[in-house]
Amino acid sequence: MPNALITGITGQDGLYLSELLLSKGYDVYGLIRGQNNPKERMVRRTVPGVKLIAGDLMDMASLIRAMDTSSPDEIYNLGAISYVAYSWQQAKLTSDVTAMGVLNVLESVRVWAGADLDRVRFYQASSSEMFGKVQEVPQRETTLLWPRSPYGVSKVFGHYMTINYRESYGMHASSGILFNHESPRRGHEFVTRKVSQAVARISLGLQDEIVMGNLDAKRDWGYAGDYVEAMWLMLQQPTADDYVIATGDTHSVSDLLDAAFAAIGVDDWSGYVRQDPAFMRPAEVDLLIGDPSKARDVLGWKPAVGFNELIAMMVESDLEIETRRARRLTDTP
Ligand code: NDP
Ligand code: GDR
Repeated sequence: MPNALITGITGQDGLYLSELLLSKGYDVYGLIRGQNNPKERMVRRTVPGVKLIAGDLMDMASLIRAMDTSSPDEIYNLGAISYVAYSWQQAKLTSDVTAMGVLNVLESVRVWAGADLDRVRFYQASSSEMFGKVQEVPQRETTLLWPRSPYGVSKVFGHYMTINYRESYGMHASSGILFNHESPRRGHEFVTRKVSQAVARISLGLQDEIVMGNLDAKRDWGYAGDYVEAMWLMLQQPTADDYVIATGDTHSVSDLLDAAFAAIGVDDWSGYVRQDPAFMRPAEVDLLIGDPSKARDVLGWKPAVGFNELIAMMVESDLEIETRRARRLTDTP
């Protein structure tokens, strides 16, 4: 069975993709950064079959060592500084990791594989944030890119560098332009998880309100478990290409609040939600909605989980987590 190397193994998508590849019989290697990474235990517990390799996207020597150790047939480059709001605060670091990191991985593959480059397949985690100030609705593979944040600009660099390695070296390098995808494993800094956790805590009497930013922004939200299937499918194609992965539906942040509060039986959430300019962004992406027809026609991919089901799943999971946490606190002598 093939070997796969995943960067970003500690993230939401790294975990789902590892589970998918392990279930298909792959030998899965995950790049983990930092000395004593606090998420290492969680990864070992959640996906015990994954073999961890120390490395950093900013350190090309560590990437070449990771190639040597894992001898990958497939490389999934999911590692990034991925929080858009944070990318204004650390624009240089975001560029080093999220933009230059892609080049470091591509170049490591090229140097390591040498004459056997055509044996390796590469996936780049591109993003709907590249569409930014959208020039077409819905957005498709050919839509002009107009990023609105240092994160978006970095993803555009990675996207075009992936295409360039495909065109320059004939590398099997594909770029998945994924729209927002969420799950109970989503980081707490992202809006869906922030809301699902807060709503669960409000329901349990542990919190009084949620402080939010822009409620009018619209996103095409899907389920991460569905989206990692699309990543794998891209690398199984005879030729590499770029694909939009999306549901084709869009919802506002207000709709998200509706769905999350509905899951705990609350119709009118206005008394629980406060807005604070601190959560507004210097430049907002107002509307994202993807056209996934190429992925449907070529890959045979379509999402299984819809918006309301996704948000209900996240609230339910956070209700369990917060209940367990509250119990542990009252049990403490
Ligand atoms: P997460 O933020 O959950 O995970 C990011 C991962 O990148 C973490 O494992 C993190 O490791 C790792 N990382 C950060 N800096 C470095 C570094 N210097 N060297 C090596 N690894 C590093 O992201 P998701 O799982 O949600 O997303 C996966 C990828 O897909 C990202 O590239 C993201 O930008 C992209 N994407 C995500 C979408 C989404 O909606 N989720 C949509 C479109 C694209 P650590 O834990 O050590 O910080
Ligand atoms: P996004 O996700 O920026 O789309 O990037 P995020 O969940 O952070 O924001 C979505 C929208 O919600 C608005 N918003 C808030 N966002 C956060 N985080 N916190 C708030 O309190 C809040 N209030 C309103 C935001 O302004 C925004 O419009 C995600 C990341 O996973 C990227 O890595 C990925 O590439 C894109 O999705 C596709």
